[in-house]
Amino acid sequence: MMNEKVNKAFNEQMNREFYSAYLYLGMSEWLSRNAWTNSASWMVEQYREEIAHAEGLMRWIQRCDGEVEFYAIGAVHTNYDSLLDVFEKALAHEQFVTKSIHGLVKLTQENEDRASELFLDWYVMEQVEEEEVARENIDNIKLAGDDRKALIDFDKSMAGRTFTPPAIPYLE
Ligand code: OFO
Repeated sequence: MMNEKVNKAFNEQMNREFYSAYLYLGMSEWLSRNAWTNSASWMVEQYREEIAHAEGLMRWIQRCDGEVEFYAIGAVHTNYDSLLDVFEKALAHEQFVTKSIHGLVKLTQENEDRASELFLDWYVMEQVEEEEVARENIDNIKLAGDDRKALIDFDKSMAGRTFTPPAIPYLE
């Protein structure tokens, strides 16, 4: 059975992933309201991905005979200054999530929960990708600068993202 401390920290991380989903849905709302249609759809896919991250953690807790607890998800605002502001806040959030996952890994090590530590490897690597993509989006928006046409091209480049459920190891 999962150690109580590790169990609690997994529930907290699951909550952060649900919050991430909620945050990205809020960003999608702002993007949609401001006619950045493709970026809004991209954020909805990001929302779906975060739900899958949360579900993965939930299933791991269940596999380890832990107790799944659903904490309250914090409210999110839907006010942003610009396209750049949205994506900068997305990167800042991913950096926060990376830190919290690293903290969770450390806790599994301290509690000698080798299986959970191994399970989290996928999440550690996923964060590398999450931050990389977030940085690329910011770079592309910055390259467009104040050029409205270039910003519209950026938005077009965000079209077509479709969510494929990730194959998180050790859940099957
Ligand atoms: Fe779950 O990776 Fe973003 O937050």
